[in-house]
Order: sequence, then structure tokens, then C-alpha cells
Amino acid sequence: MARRDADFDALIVGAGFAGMYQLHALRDRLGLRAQVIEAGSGVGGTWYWNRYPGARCDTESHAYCYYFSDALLEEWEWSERYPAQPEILRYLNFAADRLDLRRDIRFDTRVTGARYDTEANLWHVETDTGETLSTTWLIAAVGCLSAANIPDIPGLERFEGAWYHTSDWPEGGVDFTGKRVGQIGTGSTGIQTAPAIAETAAHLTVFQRTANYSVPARNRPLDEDFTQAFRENIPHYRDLLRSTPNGHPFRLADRKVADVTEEERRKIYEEAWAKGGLQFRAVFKDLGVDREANATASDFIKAKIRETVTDPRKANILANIDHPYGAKRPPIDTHYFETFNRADVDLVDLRATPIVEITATGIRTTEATYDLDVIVFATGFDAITGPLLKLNITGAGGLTLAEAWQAGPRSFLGLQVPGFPNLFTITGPGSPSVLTNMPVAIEQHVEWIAGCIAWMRENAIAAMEADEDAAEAWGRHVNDAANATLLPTVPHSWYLGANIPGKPRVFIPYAGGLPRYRAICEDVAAQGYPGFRTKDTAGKTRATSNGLPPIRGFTAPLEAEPQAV
Ligand code: NA7
Repeated sequence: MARRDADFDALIVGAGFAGMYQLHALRDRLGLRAQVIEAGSGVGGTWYWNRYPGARCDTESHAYCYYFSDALLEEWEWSERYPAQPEILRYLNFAADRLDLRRDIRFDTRVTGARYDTEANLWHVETDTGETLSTTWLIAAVGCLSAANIPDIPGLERFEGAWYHTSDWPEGGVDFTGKRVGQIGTGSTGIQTAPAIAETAAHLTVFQRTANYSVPARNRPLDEDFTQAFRENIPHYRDLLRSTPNGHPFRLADRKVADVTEEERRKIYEEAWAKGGLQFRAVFKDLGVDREANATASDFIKAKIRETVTDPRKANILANIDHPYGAKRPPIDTHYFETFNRADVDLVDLRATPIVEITATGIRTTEATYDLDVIVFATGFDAITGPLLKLNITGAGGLTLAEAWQAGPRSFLGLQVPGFPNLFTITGPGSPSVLTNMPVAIEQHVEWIAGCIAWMRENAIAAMEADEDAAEAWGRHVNDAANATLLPTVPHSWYLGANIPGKPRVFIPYAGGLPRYRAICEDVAAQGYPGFRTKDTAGKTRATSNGLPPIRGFTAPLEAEPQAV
């Protein structure tokens, strides 16, 4: 139940895919007084900030957009198989115009703190423009990968050249002409940006800590026929995206590695390699769950790397991969390994020769000094929890989110945190989030949150928060789901928080698959929100004190839904 004396019914933080749709859902469907607070000067979230050369989505364009509106799908035309950052940004601007969102977005405004007032059932949200705004519901739509990880390497402040993190790239771009560039990091971002930087830089040195798999993206322009066929089959694509475990437009093949001969297997991998893209991991259903099966895919890709890279020293460093394929986020690329065949591109193995310091003129490892004009940090993010913690949220009774999550994030369904009433997190920790095609996961969360708020209004509920016991049970289920896969077996994975010194090692996203997750969320809503503690406008409270009632999907065996993450 919203308070009329509050500044807003709902404040949403972030104007990316999530915040934009949440604004539309609350303002235009429920009639709430809702606003978005956005630090950037425009909409786009991740795609507003990540302007580095080569930035492109790894999801195919026709699947990387809003599906809640046929009109948006029919009016937009993608130009390439994978959308590049400028095209996604144009798309999100188109959606903002089409839905008339901009009038309710405060740009150039960063949330610096939020405090819950238990008496008034209100959030007080502070901004860097000096305002304090009150709201009944606070919705964090801050994205999973928006808190940059800039490693604490001694000497960075002494560096006399320029340095950039890929996620905070200058709007006008960076001119690498004639420059010696050092790039640290070979995750999805580093693998996209190295070939693009090499195109114009005088010299590129890639500093690799963990060798990584990559499958060719096989990007290409889309033609009229594709667009036409897509528009005629929108319901098919919508069903497909909502019924696959990771929200991608491909299904996991119904066969195991051991079901085929070695020769057939080779042919399957070759065909998938030629086709390109993330569906490489979906050609067998046991790649994500069985080490032996996985080794066949891992070995295939390592052999491809060795075939591609002509210098045996570089090939050895690149193919020396220490984890199962897909157990860390699997990148796709456009000529990444080929880039190392250029005479002006070098590769440094940081496992063998770690960085000691950054000097005034470059990077010094235990073995050599590399003179550089520019350093590019493609070093990733304090993922999922980082952007939420940066909001400086204080919940009921003065408990901060940082305190509540000291031993790792706790939530019910990745949607609400015990002790933080009326705060919702879109694609928060404990939800499928980064293991899926994000817009699909976002739409499901936005719609669930809108449904929950509508229910609160209908039932005169003033405040709602996750129960401790529900969060406990959910945490166990998130762990079980991860343990049914190979995902938690990589000790240096950012899915476990391992890339950030001091971050608790907890498997963060939910690996049980989107359909199962959606069924659980729907069942919780249909049963009147068990697992949540509520307080009505008369001050009467309700809690699920005797554990959770049976929830569809919670109990089904996890191996029924192997992840092709
Ligand atoms: P990632 O996947 O976290 O990759 C970051 C890379 O930076 C990775 O190779 C890291 O090595 C490396 N890194 C991080 N810190 C250091 C230090 N201190 N020294 C050397 N190397 C370091 O981030 P991305 O931006 O590539 O991708 C994130 C997501 O964006 C991706 O999953 C897509 O969803 C889009 P490590 O592997 O930790 O040894």
C-alpha cells in the first residue's frame, strides 16, 4: 500500500533494460507514481557505459530485446546476428521514446544511500545532487556487471600514460593510433576488445592471467528474409526463450557425449564450431554436468587454438586452460586467436610471470618491463552483489546490506533480502541472472515484482520482506543447484566472487534454470507469497513461521535440468 505523503510510490535505480521496463510496468500498468534515478546522462545501463572497441552482445540480436510488446518487436530491425554496443544503445533509446519513459527518469543523478524508516514504512533515498526522496517501494535495477573491478596493482597512480577500464570508456572513444597498448584481462570483454584494439594500435601486449576458451561468434549481417521470418514467428521465439534453461534461442540437445561415436562427436563439434556462438555448449546435454563429457569439448577447443595460433609459445600460453569449458562464462569472439598471429601483438603469461608493479612508463612483471602509452583494464566486475552494495542501503533496525551479506548474499528468490522491507532486487544474487540471457530474466523479475506490488495494494499490505527461514532454504537450494553442475568447480570464477579480494566465496547466481525458477516464483505468488513476512496498514504482521509450504519446482530433482550455462 503506497503512502500518499511519500514523494513517490516507487523509485527504481538504473535505466538499463531492467529499470526501463520496471518503470513502464509500474507507471503505465499499475498507475503508480514511479521514477528512475540514473547516474548516466542517457538510458542504456551496461550498454551506456561499456563503449570499448569491439563491445558486442554474445546473445543473438533477435533474442536480446524486450518481448513483452509485439509492437516493439515488430518496429525494430536488427542489422547483425550479434548486436554491437551502439546498436543496442540505439534500440534502448528507441524503446525509451516509444514508451515515453524519459520524462520519469532523473539522469546524471547517482544514489548515494537509502535508509528504511520502519515506523513510516518508507525508504528515504539520498542522491549526489543533494536530494532525499521518500518512496514506498525501492527497486534496484542496477545490473549485475556495473561495479568495475580495477585491480589494486602497485604504482598505477605513477603511470604517465592513459588508462581506462572497459566499462567506463570515454564517450568519444580512444585513439590508439601510434600507441603501445597493454591490455590486462582475457574474459569476454578482453576477448572482444583485443582484435579491435590491434586494428589501430602500433603495438598491443595482452596480459593473460587465466587462459580462456572461446568459440567463433560467426557474426554476419542479417537480411530482409531473416527479419521477415522472425516477425512472422514472434510467438515461437517468445516460447523458446521462456522455455530454455538459460533463456537463449536454442535448446540443449537431447543426447550425451557417450551416446555417439568418436567420429560422430567430432562431426558435431566441427559443425557447431562452423555455426559459431554460445550454442556450441548445447550440442550435448552433459557438457555442463559431467567432467569426462566436458573434456571432449575442452580438448576440441584447445586443439582449435593450437591450429589457429602459429607461434607455438603463444599457442601454449593460450591453450593452457585449467578449467572445464563453460564452467566460467564462455566467451565468443571475432578473430581473437587469429589476432595473436599479428607481429604487432604480444602475449604475456601472468601465471608464469606475474605483474610486480605499474611504473611511470609501463608494466613490470617478474621477468620484463613493457613500455606502454595506454593500459586497458578488461578486468571485469565485482559482479551481482557489487552494484547493490554500492548503493549504501540501510534496512530495518539499522542493519546495512553490507552487514547482512558479510558472509555472502542472502535472499529469498534473489528478489528480497530479510531485514530490507519493500526493497526488490532485479536479477539479484540467488536468481538466474548472469547464467541466462539477461532480458529474459529481467522481464520475468519485473513482471513478478509488479504483480507482487499489485497484490500488496489490493491487500492493504504496507510492508513486505523475505523471511529468514525462507532465505535460508533458498540459499541451500541455490547451492544444491550449483553443485549439480561443474560451475562451482572453478576456484577462480567470478560466479563465486573469487575475482575480488576479500569477497565471500559463495556461488552467487541460481543455476537451476529459468523455467524451474519461473515456476517457483509463480507458485509463491499463487500461494499468497509464503516465505515473505508482511505488515498490513493496521500494523498486523504475518510470517511463514513453520517453514515453506511445498513449492512447485523446489523439490523436482535438479539433474532433470542440466545447465548449458
Ligand atoms: P571477466 O570475465 O571477469 O574477465 C576479467 C579478466 O580480467 C579475466 O581474464 C581475469 O583473470 C582478469 N583479471 C582480473 N583481475 C586481474 C588482475 N589483478 N591481474 C590480471 N588479470 C586480472 O570480465 P569481463 O568484463 O571480461 O566479462 C564479464 C561479463 O561481461 C561476461 O561474462 C559477459 O557476461 C559480459 P582471471 O580469469 O580472474 O584469472
